[in-house]
Amino acid sequence: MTMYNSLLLQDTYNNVGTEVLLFHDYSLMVLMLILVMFLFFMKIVFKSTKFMLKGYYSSELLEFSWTLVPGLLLISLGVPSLFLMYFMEGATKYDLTMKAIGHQWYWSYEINEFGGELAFDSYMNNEIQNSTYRLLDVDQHVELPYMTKVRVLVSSTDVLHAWALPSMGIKVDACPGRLNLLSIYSFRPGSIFGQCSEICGVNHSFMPIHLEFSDWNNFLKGIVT
Ligand SMILES: [Cu+2]
Repeated sequence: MTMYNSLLLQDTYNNVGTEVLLFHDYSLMVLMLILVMFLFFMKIVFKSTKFMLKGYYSSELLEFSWTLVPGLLLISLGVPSLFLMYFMEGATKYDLTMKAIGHQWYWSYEINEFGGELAFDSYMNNEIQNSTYRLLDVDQHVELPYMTKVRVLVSSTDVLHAWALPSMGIKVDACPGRLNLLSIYSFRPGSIFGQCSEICGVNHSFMPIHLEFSDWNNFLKGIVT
């Protein structure tokens, strides 16, 4: 997870997050390329003491290229972006299903698997002394197994919320009366944190998300007992 004063993006826990990170770096590279080229040509034009464009009225090659090059740049951004969008949809088969329901202002979770029924509310917990995770820790977090495809059904009971996990590259709206589907898969154990990402009222910033990925034994203990 990210720590205070961190300038970079968070470490990722799944393939989608890694791909999102790579796409971010790539699109930033394209943007920087355009910016540097633009500034470079502006400098040449403004610093020049000669009338460089005197007598220069038309050029088919120039018009063709200043249409084609930006088009190619847009395609080079659009194609990986579309691939990423379909990749984010996730698998079609899942090992587990979890429900995440947004309320003003807390999350509640339900897991009904292997004959066990688990349902609990997850409020922000500020009573932990000297916690590194200020405003991110909750009183009851979600235990999930890692290396497991989990389908998350996201909904809301009152207003729009959004279930977002930055280290997974995931964000989905929680709409009242509607079920949104999301797939998460962590390739390593650990705690990951997120927050509601839709301005949902006065305590919007105090409804964090905390998932802990551990092994199947821990998960089954939590479910069955
Ligand atoms: Cu919210």
